[in-house]
Amino acid sequence: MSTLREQFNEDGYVLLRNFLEKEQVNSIYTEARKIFAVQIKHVTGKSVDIDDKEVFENAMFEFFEKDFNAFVNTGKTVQHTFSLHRLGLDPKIEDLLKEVGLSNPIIGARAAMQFNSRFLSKDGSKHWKLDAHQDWRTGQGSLDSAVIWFPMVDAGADIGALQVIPGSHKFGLQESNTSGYQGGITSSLKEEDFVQTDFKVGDVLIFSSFLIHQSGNNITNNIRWSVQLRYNNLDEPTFIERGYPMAYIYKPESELVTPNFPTKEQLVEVYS
Ligand SMILES: O=C(O)CCC(=O)C(=O)O
Repeated sequence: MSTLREQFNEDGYVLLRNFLEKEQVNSIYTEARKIFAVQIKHVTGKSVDIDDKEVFENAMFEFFEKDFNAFVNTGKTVQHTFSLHRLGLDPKIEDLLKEVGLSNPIIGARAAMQFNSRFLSKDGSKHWKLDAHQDWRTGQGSLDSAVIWFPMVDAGADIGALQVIPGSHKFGLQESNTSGYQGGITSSLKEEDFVQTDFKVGDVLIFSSFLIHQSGNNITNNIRWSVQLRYNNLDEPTFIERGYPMAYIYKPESELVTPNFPTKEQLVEVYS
């Protein structure tokens, strides 16, 4: 019986069943849907029950069609919830990272959330389905950097759970184009080398940032809600030698997003 670390080193990933409390996952999912519901009401005029999946998700699609800009910004806003970031700092996560070898873990990139559906895409595939890639290329952190991925809904092949190539974390850094936000590996990969993962809420996948993986194909009419957490190891020698590079760039908007906003009167009102 191999240890978690041996399995991680061998395959480049481990899928842990029932790792998180369902309530913890649900609190992130609920907070995100509540935020979307506010803008759904604002844009479509509809008050939706976030627990009525069909109604809520159809309203998401309508919101996407009616005000793409507000949808994108709301999508960014849900990346900043307390529940999501609290989970990213959970001692359980820290212990897991240590168990697979990140002796001194640090956040590699802001915790992220995805809501994948072909109905939330303007160009057919680019924004809801990632081509085969290695996350290391976008993070460029420690060689042992790791990613934690989990869905917030039960997810198997039909809703497009992640597909991975076991052992591919030892293939080396692959050439890549710039498709999607993670790029896509340009060398030809065999579809049959990919293993389809599947999850119940609470299961998590931890994988090396060099593991080749891709989005599955969500053929359902539902949204596949998922979370991605990325970490580096401060103790990894090449990370130290390279001066702790930080390839994720967050920068502020240089122009006012809402021209001529706010007025002095609005501020006085806020602070009255
Ligand atoms: O959730 C997905 O479909 C892809 C996520 C992914 O591969 C990533 O964020 O690196």
